[in-house]
Amino acid sequence: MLEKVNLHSRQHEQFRADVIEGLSASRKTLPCRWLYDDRGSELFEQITKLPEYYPTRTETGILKARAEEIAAFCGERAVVIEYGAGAGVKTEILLGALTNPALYVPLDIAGDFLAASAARIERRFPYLEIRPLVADFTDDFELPADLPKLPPRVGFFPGSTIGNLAPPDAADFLRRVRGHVGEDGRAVVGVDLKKELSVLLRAYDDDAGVTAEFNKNLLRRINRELDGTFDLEGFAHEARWNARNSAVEMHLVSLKRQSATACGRRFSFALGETIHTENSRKYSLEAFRRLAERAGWRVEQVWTDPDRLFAVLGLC
Ligand code: AVI
Repeated sequence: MLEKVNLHSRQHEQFRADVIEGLSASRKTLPCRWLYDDRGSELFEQITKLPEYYPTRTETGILKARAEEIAAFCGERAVVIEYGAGAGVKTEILLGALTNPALYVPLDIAGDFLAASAARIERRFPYLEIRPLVADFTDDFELPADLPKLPPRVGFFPGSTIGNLAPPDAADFLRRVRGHVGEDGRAVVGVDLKKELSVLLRAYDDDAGVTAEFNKNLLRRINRELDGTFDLEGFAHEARWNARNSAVEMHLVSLKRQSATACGRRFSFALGETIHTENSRKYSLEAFRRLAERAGWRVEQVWTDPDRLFAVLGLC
């Protein structure tokens, strides 16, 4: 309980520090991890079901269609470590296809969410041993020493969340996974691929306005948790393509000259000035291969859909 309170207050302090730093910068920016409070997670769930948002259903389709091959790649008696629990259906497809998985270790920063998704997996796979772990996968951390050391250990990171990390952070993350699974270990990673711009931009600016709501919810969170005074009507959601970084960016655009307070500070906005809230990088297979190699991995398998929208990669 005490640990939960500590984690909560540490997170609150970090959120406050990020808001002060990000909104004081000449180009205002906020880390995308703060998009996921309860409401943000709920909205993201809705996004995954939108007709315009192809990544989730495409990746799920690949996992289903290639489940046997992916399971063979992972090996028998695998210890599966999932980075960011709660991929739900995708986790169930992988675990359901594996031959006698030895252990499932879901990791997530949100303890409640982690417990709920571990309970769901337990109901579906009653004979599988599960060891949920509260951890932030973007930080360095050690796995518990008593986890079985025997290979194969498999890192599972679906959802193209790797695209939300800047390339140096993505490489650090992949190095960390290598450290966790060992030299004999493997990883199965979901990567969103570069494609036609109109398809990309629609996926991040849907007609129903769910992504806009998801983005603006960050201001609502600042208002609630950091005594903010942001006028939500004064900002609009925008999805932009950044060709240099090969990323769809989410911005909150100020619709007027205005100021707002939060954390006891005042932040001013010019008309059209933006808060950059997320990068979602889109990789070519070649660019991802280079990233993986820099981090000590080889891309051994590429499973993709007929339109090559998305790839599930087997690394070893
Ligand atoms: C979680 N992540 C992979 C999503 C993405 O596509 O980058 C987050 C998201 N942002 C807007 N829509 C979805």
